[in-house]
Amino acid sequence: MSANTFALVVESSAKHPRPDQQFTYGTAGFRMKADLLDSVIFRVGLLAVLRSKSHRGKTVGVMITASHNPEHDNGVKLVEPLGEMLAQAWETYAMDLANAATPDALVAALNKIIAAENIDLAQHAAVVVARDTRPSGPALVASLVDGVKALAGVITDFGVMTTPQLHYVTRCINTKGTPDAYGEPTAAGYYKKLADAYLKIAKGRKPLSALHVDAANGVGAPALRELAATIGDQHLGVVIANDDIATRGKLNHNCGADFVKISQKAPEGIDLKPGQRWCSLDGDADRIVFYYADASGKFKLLDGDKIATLAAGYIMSLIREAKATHADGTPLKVGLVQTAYANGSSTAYVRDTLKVPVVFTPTGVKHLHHEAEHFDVGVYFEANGHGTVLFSKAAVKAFEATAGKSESERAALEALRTLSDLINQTVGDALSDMLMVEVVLLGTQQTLEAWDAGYTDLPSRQEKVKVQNRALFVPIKADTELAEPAGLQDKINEQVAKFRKGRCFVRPSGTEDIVRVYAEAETVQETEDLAYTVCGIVFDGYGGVGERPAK
Ligand code: G16
Repeated sequence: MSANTFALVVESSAKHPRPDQQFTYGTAGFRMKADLLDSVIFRVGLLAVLRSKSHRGKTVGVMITASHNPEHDNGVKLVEPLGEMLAQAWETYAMDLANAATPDALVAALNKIIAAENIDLAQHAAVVVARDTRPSGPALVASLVDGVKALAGVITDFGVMTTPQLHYVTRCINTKGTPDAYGEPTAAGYYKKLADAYLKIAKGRKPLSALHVDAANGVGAPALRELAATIGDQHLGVVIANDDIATRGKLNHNCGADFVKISQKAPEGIDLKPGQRWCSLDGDADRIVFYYADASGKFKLLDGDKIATLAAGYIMSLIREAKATHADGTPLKVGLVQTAYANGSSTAYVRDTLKVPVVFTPTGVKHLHHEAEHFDVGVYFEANGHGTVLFSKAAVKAFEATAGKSESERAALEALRTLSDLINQTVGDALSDMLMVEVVLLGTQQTLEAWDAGYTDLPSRQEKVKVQNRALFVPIKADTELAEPAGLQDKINEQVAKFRKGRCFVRPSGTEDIVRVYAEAETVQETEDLAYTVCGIVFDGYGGVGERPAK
């Protein structure tokens, strides 16, 4: 690095002093209390410039969000030019930069990346940024801008957007004018792309009853309002609840997809009536779960597993109907990717009823996405509602290769082509997933109850245990077991063996300062017993702090 560049980086970084804190690039980037993030985000700005240069000037995305976390947290994640999550090797670089303790160490860390990746510093660099509605967002964008400018990169600020919108615009910018052009790189372009695809299928069909949407008091509220206006209320009736993005403290508070999934109940203050259709987004609108009350008023959740099975079943039936194959007649490979949190009943349903292969990865869409790319149609969803469906180039080619021989073949091929536009190909997207579910339900005029009837979830319970140091918990085997602390896994196994259909695992969260405990068993009672027994073992023997988890 030249002496001038060195001087500017050192001078700028002095304005973003690093607190005495170890930073980790976790499940979804750096995520913690917002007031600790200034130096990290400045340095992410430096890294984004290097990443863009390493891609020969292609635009790199930066999203400032802490998604489902409480409002006082914030976070940052980097997005590759085609909208994927940051390549894993670069996560290590991100941590090297974030943890460099002195100006010399920071420059040394930059030089190490430049040498390892053979980066030409004279190369142009472009970065785009967006943020969610958190009050800490604007100051953190300013930190990022400083970092990008310190290495002479060009930055475009898209303001407030959903995370999937930022992924979308990044891909659009980098594919513009190519045969793979993804769309107009603006929020309006995003709404139009989704609306056009949805309307192709929905026009002329009898609309379903209104869909009530809990927007978690986050960016999903204004985004959904725009999307619904672009579609038109005669084709999609949405009623938005929890849309207050102005009042402090409301974001994700007792509402949103994470709250609904973990507490297995409707958002607070919502009067969930039998017959109504509901869904919840999370704070940056990249997750969605659906729910309803049955005739007796009991809360029923349709989570990411249910969305995955609905999508896989529908797409498989379209492929059969369309007789779509590779050019050489070999069948298209459809597969489903899940994590350890997938309900055991969903996995059995996918394998035994849908006859679709299932692959497991560790938690984090970054892992699921890569695995899904190995299929022609890769359906991936975390149980928490984060996921999408990826269509390979070969699959899209198969849908476009023929117009179809019969009316039903033609209709199925058209639906498949439309779905590949409707479903966000860059990342899990609550709004795109919402429209995908609506399209499937529209086709058969299915109620949420009918969708839910495919299989019955095993009772499950997820709890959080606060511990002194979650880094001591080392997960292996796609998060299903712990290698460390020594002896804990044996204690968990001993408990699991006592319960019918028992399954339980413990893993450190990569987004919150807690350890997660997940349990499943034959009955609700047994599930709770298993979950809280293991919570107690972790809390008592492995550094629990604060309140001991209890039923
Ligand atoms: C993020 C990730 C998800 C992950 C979730 C929880 O979601 O993108 O893949 O499931 O965190 O991760 P952990 O259990 O490690 O805390 P979001 O919606 O918060 O960005």
